[in-house]
Order: sequence, then structure tokens, then C-alpha cells
Amino acid sequence: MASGRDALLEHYRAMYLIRRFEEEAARAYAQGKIGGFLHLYIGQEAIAVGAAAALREGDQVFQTYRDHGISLALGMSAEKGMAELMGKDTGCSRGMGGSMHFFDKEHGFMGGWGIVGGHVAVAAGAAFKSKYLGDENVTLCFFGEGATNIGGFHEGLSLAGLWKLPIVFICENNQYAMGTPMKRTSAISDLTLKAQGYGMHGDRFEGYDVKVVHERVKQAVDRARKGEGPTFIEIETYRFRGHSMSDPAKYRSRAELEERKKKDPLVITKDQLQQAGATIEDLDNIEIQVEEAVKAAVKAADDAEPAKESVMFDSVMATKLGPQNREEAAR
Ligand SMILES: Cc1ncc(C[n+]2csc(CCOP(=O)(O)OP(=O)(O)O)c2C)c(N)n1
Repeated sequence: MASGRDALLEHYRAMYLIRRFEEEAARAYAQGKIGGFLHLYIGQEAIAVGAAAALREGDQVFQTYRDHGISLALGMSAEKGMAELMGKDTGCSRGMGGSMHFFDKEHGFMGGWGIVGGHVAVAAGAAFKSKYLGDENVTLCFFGEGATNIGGFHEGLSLAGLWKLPIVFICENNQYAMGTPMKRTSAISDLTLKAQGYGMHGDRFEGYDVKVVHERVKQAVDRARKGEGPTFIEIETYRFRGHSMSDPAKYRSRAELEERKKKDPLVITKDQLQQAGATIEDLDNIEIQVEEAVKAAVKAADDAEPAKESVMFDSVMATKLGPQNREEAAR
């Protein structure tokens, strides 16, 4: 694996890819090419990229509906992601999931999940599998601060703590659950205290510097891999866009947003790279390559076949249903 400046350049590439992928997704949404919801991750990129870099093959990752960033950080192609957003057969979930339900088993991505906190216990189950089989894989489970008030979150953490499961819970505290600030939903502001009650190690830091995210998540992942149990990590972050494309974000001031943009993780990484001796040309090359990849992804998604009804009927777990025997099943 690359180290030092080369590793940071690769982190920058991954963060820039997420940013540009989502900007183009927003454009495609406005053009009516994407249906349903679209929750953007812009502003939070350092967390997905830093955390993904702490994993190895075989590890598994669960995320909420805000799932494009981590999918790309884990190595999914922009083409598969963009096609999924547009409901195409070439998408990572064959156009059946859309924005909220990316899935990419090849890269360990076990799904974007739509029910707030609903995936926490599922992720604990995946970690239980690793413990049971002794495969030394680690599960990462991401969610927002709003999810820490939900029953499923507490059930998942309770068993993970009790059974010392190899899992790292990452709370991306972006300050708002839809339009509700955390002080209106949580009696405490240090969310690691919630995990303490489940006998879990806690960590808490800002998520604007990708190197810091990488180091701290790696510590927790290594501990889990060694059988030393789960960790709950609260990472402070901020989303630059509304909760979803339909949210104009009127619950926060322009001044607040501008202040937070001073901690844009891409700008921070770019500064670090220049201080480490990277040239403007190095950075330009990365940006040009990413631009081309995203442009190609949009074109490929535009041209791809729409999702197929036959796949929908073949991919449910119940008795195999197809258009040909639907009538029979209905009887
Ligand atoms: C059980 C449940 N309740 C309500 C919703 C509607 N909902 C979708 S996202 C969201 C806010 C979640 O905020 P947070 O957990 O902080 O994550 P963020 O969106 O900020 O990443 C809500 C209430 C839902 N999807 N599931």
C-alpha cells in the first residue's frame, strides 16, 4: 500500500471522485433522470475515505441511505453507481435499489439501508458471523447522530458489547437529523456516553482531516480484529447540502454554512498535499482523470438498459415468481 504523500494523493482522488460524482448526480436529479430520494454526502468525504482505507479484503460495511460516498471509497466504480441512481440494469443493485440501496458485495459493501437505525442490528449480526466462524473480518457500521435515539441502535450495540463482536460503529455527527439539530433530540452531547453503557470503548474526534480519520478508525478496526471487542466512534462533520435533494435547508443560516465550509475536507487535503510537495500538476492530473471517469459514468448510465422486471421477480427470497407464473401464484 502507498505511504505518505502517495497515499494522501490517493485519498484526495477518492474524495474528489465522491464530490464530483455527487455534483453530477444532483444535476441528473434536477434533469429528471433520477427518481426517488437522493441524499448527498458532500462535506463528509474524509470519513468514508479515511475509514475505507483502514479495512482489508473480507471486511464488511453497512451504511444508511447516504451511501454513495462509502461505496465509491470502497472501490465501486462510478459507472455502477451512476447507473444505479438512474435505475439501470448495469447499476450495482441492477437498478432495483436506487440511491438509498447501493450494494456491492465484491467490495464488502453490504448495503445502504433506508430505515434509520434499522441496519445496526443487522451489522451486529454480520459481525457475529465473523466471530462464530473465526474469520478475523471486521464490520464497520455507519449511521447519523439521529439514529442514536432509535431502538434498533441500542439493541445492536447491546449485543455487540455483550458478545464483544468485531465491529466498529461510526456515528457521522453532521449536526442535523433532517432539519432537527442534535440538542433537540439528545439529552447528552457526547454520544460516546451512550456506548459506554454497553461496555464499549469510545472515541470522538473531528472528521475533516482524512489522515486523522484513517488513523483513528484503524486503531478501532485493529482492536476488533484482535478480538478486543467493539468501538463506538463519534466523528464531527457537516453536510454542505440539504438532508436530501428536496430539502432547501432553511433551518440553518448561510453564515453557519459558510463557516463550516472553511473546514472542507477536500481543501484541507489539498493544502496538506501542497505542503508535502505535491505539484499543481499532480493535483490537476487527478482532477482531470476523475472528471473523465464521472463524465463517462454519466454517459454510460444514460445509454444503459433500464432495470428489468424479470430481475425483480428473480431476486426476491420467496418462491420464484416470474411474469409467466404470477397469475398462478395469485390464485
Ligand atoms: C425509523 C425511521 N424514522 C424516520 C425516518 C425518516 N428519516 C430519514 S433520514 C432521517 C434523519 C436521520 O438523521 P441522522 O440519523 O442524523 O442521519 P443523517 O441523515 O444526518 O446522515 C429521518 C428521520 C426513517 N427513514 N426511518
